[in-house]
Amino acid sequence: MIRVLQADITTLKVDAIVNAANESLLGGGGVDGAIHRAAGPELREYCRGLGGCPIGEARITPGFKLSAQWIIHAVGPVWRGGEYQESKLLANCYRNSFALAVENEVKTIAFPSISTGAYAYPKDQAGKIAIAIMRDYENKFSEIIACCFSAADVKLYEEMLLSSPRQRGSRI
Ligand code: AR6
Repeated sequence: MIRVLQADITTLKVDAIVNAANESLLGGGGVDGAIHRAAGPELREYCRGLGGCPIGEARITPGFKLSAQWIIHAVGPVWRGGEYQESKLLANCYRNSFALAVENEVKTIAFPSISTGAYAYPKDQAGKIAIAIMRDYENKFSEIIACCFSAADVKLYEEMLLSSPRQRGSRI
C-alpha cells in the first residue's frame, strides 16, 4: 500500500529511506543534510567511495545510525522549465530507487518529494510522477511511504493518490 505521512524522513522505522541527493553524493542541504546529520559521518566516508551518481540514477548505502537499514540516494534533476527531460529524469530516480530496493529485499520504503526543494521542480508535477511510479511498484512492497515535510504537501499527495487508483488486477 501507499501511505502519505507528514514527517522528518530520518525518524522513520522502515527498511529503506530515499535521499534527494546531488551528483557528488557527499551531502548538502534539505533532506540530504538531515539524512547525513542523522546517519553520522560514516555515511559521508562510505559515499566518498562511490564516486558520485549521475542525475536520474540511484546508489544504495547502509543506514548507519538511522533506524532504516538502507539509504537509497537518488539524484533528481534541477527544474529548468520542463524542456530538458526533467520529467524523464525524475521518473528514472523513482524507478532506479525501487529497482535497488527490490534487489535488496526491501519491503518498506519511504520517499521524500525529490527535486521539489532546492531543485525547484513544481510540486504538483513532481507529485504526479512520484505517485504514478509508486503505483507501478505497489505490489512488490508491504508499504511505500510518501514522506511529506509540510501539511500542504500532504494535501497535494493525498489528492493525487485519490485520483490515481490502484491498477487493475493489483487488488487482493
Ligand atoms: N524529511 C522529509 N522531507 C524533507 C526533509 C526531511 N527531513 N527536509 C526537507 N524535505 P530538497 P531537492 C523535503 O531541497 O529539491 C540538497 O542540498 C523538502 O520540503 O531536500 O531534490 C542536495 O544536496 C522538499 O519537498 O531536495 C542537493 O544539492 C523535498 O524534501 C539538492 O538539495 C526535497 O527538497 C537537492 O534538491
